[in-house]
Amino acid sequence: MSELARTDPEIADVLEKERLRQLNGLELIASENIVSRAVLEAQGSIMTNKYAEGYPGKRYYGGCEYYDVAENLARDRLKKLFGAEHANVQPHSGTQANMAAYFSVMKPGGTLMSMSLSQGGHLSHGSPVNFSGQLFRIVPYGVDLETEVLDYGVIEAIARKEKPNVIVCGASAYPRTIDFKAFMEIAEAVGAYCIADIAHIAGLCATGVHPTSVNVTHITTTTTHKTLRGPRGGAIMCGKEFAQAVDKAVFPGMQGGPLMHTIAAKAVCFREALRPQFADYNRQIVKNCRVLAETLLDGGLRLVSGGTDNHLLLIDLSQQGITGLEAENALGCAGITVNKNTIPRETRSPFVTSGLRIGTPAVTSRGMKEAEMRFIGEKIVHVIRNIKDDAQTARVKGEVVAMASRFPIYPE
Ligand code: DSN
Repeated sequence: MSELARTDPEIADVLEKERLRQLNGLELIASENIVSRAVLEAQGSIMTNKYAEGYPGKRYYGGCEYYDVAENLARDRLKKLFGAEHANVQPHSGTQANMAAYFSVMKPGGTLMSMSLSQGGHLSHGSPVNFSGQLFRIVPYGVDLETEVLDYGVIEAIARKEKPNVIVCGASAYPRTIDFKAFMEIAEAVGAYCIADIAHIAGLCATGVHPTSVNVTHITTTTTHKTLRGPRGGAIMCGKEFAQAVDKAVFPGMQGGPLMHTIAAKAVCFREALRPQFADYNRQIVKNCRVLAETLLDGGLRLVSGGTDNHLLLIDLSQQGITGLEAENALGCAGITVNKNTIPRETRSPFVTSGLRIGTPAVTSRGMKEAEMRFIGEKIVHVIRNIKDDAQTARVKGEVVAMASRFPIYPE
C-alpha cells in the first residue's frame, strides 16, 4: 500500500479514480497533455521543500546550490530549444508569463491590442474580468467573419488608428497558422512592442511544425504543459535587451518564491523536447488533427475556417441546432472529453456556446495515429447526430473504453 493510501485514503481514492478516467477515456482538450514519468517524478520531488527567491547565483535564501543547477539547466535547455537569447522559467503559469511580459514593456493605463477572447484569444489578453482588461486599455482584433482567419490588413489598420503600446498575438482557439512576422511588422510600423503568446503551439514552434515567434517578435511567452508536454507552468523568452526588464517583472515584480519542483520538471521536459522524437511527435499531432478534421467534415459537420493547420479544430454546431454545452456533455458521457467553445459570430454565452474545441496532443502522446483519429471522428459524429439517444451514447462509451485501453498512459 502506498504512503498516500495509508495516510490519506480519500485523496488516494481521487488519484486512482482520475488515473482510470484518463486511461479509459479520450482526452481531446486542446490545451492538455500527458507528461512523461520523468517529468512526473521531478514534479513530485523533494524540490518542493525549499524557498529560492531570486535567480541562480543571486538568491535571498541559503542552501540553493542545487536549485541553481536545476534552474540554469532549465534556462539553458529552453534557450537551446528555441534558439532564444534569454529565458525566464519562473512564471507559475501562462497568465503570469503574460503579466510579466506586459509589465516589462508597459505601465498600467497603457494600450494593449489583442485578439478577442470570443474569437480565439485568451483571458489574459484583455478580458474585462482579468487583470489585463482592468489595468490596460484594450483594443480588440478578431478574425474575418467570412473566412474566419486573421486579416493582417485589418489588424494593421486598427493598430495605425489606435496606436497601442503592445500588440499581443497568439491564441487559445485558432486552428490556423499565425504569421508572427506580419504581427511584428505591424507593431514596428506603429512603434508598439510585439508579444507572442505561443502557449498552445510551443511544441510545434520548437520543432518547426509551425513558424516560431522567437527572435521574430520582441518577447515570447508560453506555457510548458500543452504541446510542449511538460509540467503545468509558464516561461518567457526574449532578446538580451529585454532580459533585465523581464526578469524584474517576474521577480520581484509579480511573484515571490519560484516553484522549484516545477522548474526541475520543466528542465526535464525541455531535454525531452530537444530529442528528435519530439519533432516526430509534433508532426504526428498535426497529422492526427488533419485526419480528425477530414473525418468530421465527411460526417457533415462544419469546421470554423474549414479545417486546421495545427493541433486543434473548432466545430460549429449551429447547423445541428445543438449547443456546445449539450455536445460537451453528451461526448463526456461517451468517454470523449472536449470543451465547449465560442466561435466567430457567436450568439450564445461562453457557458453555452455554439462550438466545440478539439485537440490532438494528449491522444497523440498515447501513440494514437490516423486510424484512431478516424475512429474518434466517427464516434464524435455519431454522438452529435444521436444526441438525445442515451443508449447510442452508452454503446459508443463501450467502444471508446475498449479502444482507449489499448493505449495505456504509462505503459512502462
Ligand atoms: N485555458 C487554456 C486553454 O484551454 O486554452 C489556456 O490557458
